[in-house]
Amino acid sequence: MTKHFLNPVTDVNVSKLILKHYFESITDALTSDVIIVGGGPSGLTAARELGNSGYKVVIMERKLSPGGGTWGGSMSFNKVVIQKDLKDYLNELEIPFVEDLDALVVDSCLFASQLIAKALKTQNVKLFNLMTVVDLEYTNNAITGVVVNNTGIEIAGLHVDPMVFQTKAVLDATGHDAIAANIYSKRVQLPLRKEHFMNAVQGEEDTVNNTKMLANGLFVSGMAANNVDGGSRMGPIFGGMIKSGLKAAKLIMEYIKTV
Ligand code: 48F
Repeated sequence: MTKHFLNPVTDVNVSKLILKHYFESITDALTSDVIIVGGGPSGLTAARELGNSGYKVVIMERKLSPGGGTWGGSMSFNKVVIQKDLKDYLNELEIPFVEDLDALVVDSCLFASQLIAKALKTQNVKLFNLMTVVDLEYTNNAITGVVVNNTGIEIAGLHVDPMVFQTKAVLDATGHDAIAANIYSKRVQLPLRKEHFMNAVQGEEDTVNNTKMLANGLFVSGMAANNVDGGSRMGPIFGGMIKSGLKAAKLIMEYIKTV
């Protein structure tokens, strides 16, 4: 029979290679400059920006697929809308668009996959999927790490302890859930104001304005920012998420210089 592979790989070597390289990578991620909780559009944008500026970034994503709320467009109609202000940025990310009604329309799957690919092509950014952030580490008046468990273990409700990953800054980019901000506010009084009614024009402004440092070492971006500061909800329009990610990256870089 004709052989199609000059270098066949055995079953055991497939396993060996995965275990060796995964554990090398995750061991290296135990310390980093920034941990981004959630691989949605704002987190991925911040990751790329920080990675391109030479910061060591770890993204922890609860689900199998990063990309957050970008994949499905609206009601499963797989298009998303972006403001024309982001035209140059979409070109930079090599994301094609069409112009209509003074806005840009993009294929949602292409948008999600390019955000992921562009962030991960930055050698400084590592993403671990199926990892759920369940708590925060707090040392010397600052957030200095995240506590992580495997999503499968969390879903099964098994009594298995999590692990700690240390860092200089944590970005809560978990969307509507604002997980890290809520975990923080359980211990330290924070006046969290839930997101407001739907209003795309207002919400897009709010999400950028509300992107900030919540506590030493703890930052919030994207829809999570509106969920801690009462910003308006918006639909499948994503300029605000991109601008929020860029702003978060800038704030984090400024903070890291001080620690
Ligand atoms: O929700 P998500 O896409 O966040 P975002 O960047 O973007 C919001 C928009 O998608 C949309 C919108 C725009 O019009 O309103 O909602 O603010 O992505 C959040 C990611 O965080 C992950 C989650 O699986 C998703 O991929 N995530 C949530 N909780 C955790 C988490 C957790 N505890 N640990 C790790 N990842």
